[in-house]
Amino acid sequence: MAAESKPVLAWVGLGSNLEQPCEQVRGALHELATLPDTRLTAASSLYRSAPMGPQDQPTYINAVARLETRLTAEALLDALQAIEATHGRVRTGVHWGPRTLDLDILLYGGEQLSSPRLTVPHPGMAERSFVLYPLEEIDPDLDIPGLGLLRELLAGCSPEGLERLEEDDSK
Ligand code: A4P
Ligand code: MG
Repeated sequence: MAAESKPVLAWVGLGSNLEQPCEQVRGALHELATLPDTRLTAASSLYRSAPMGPQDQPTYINAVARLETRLTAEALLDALQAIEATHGRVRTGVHWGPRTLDLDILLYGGEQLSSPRLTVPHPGMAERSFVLYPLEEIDPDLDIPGLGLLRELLAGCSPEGLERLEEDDSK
């Protein structure tokens, strides 16, 4: 995998609403910790969240992780997609439809990236309570490239439909 010379902080959003979502997300956090040239430096609690998009799908479990990585953004995306594949992710083509595991690069250092494969910061993150509140838990002072302070984004984002789970709550 391509490697940067200096480590970069990258934030990854995790989401699942099929096949024991809590286990999917917890398992993925462990797998993130074993990626090459990468350390898992923080992970939020798990959150239960009402589905964004089609409502006839199960509730989601979401979380956010902070990595310190020497992988390039593209190599990190490859690695995340490989983890999704091991969790049996099947791309159904349904926009915002159900999934066993979704791993999105939310932020990659202070960079703004736009290529056919990768848009960073992740589009839509500024309006997503299931991204912003977990991020606040691990990095409340974040300044998001092109979007501004996390605190200000939170002020405009209702936590309705979002519930932080206790560590032993594996429902
Ligand atoms: N891609 C571009 N930028 C990125 C990035 N920053 N991180 C490309 C990851 N991938 C990125 O992704 C499609 C393509 O996006 C990839 O091949 C990659 O090259 P995908 O995972 O196959 O598709 P997707 O996730 O279904 O698409 P989309 O529109 O990104 O969905 P979202 O935005 O991830 O939303 N409700 C709740 N409560 N919680 C959720 O987590 N998630 C979704 C999916 C819907 N509703 C939800 C939740
Ligand atoms: Mg995705």
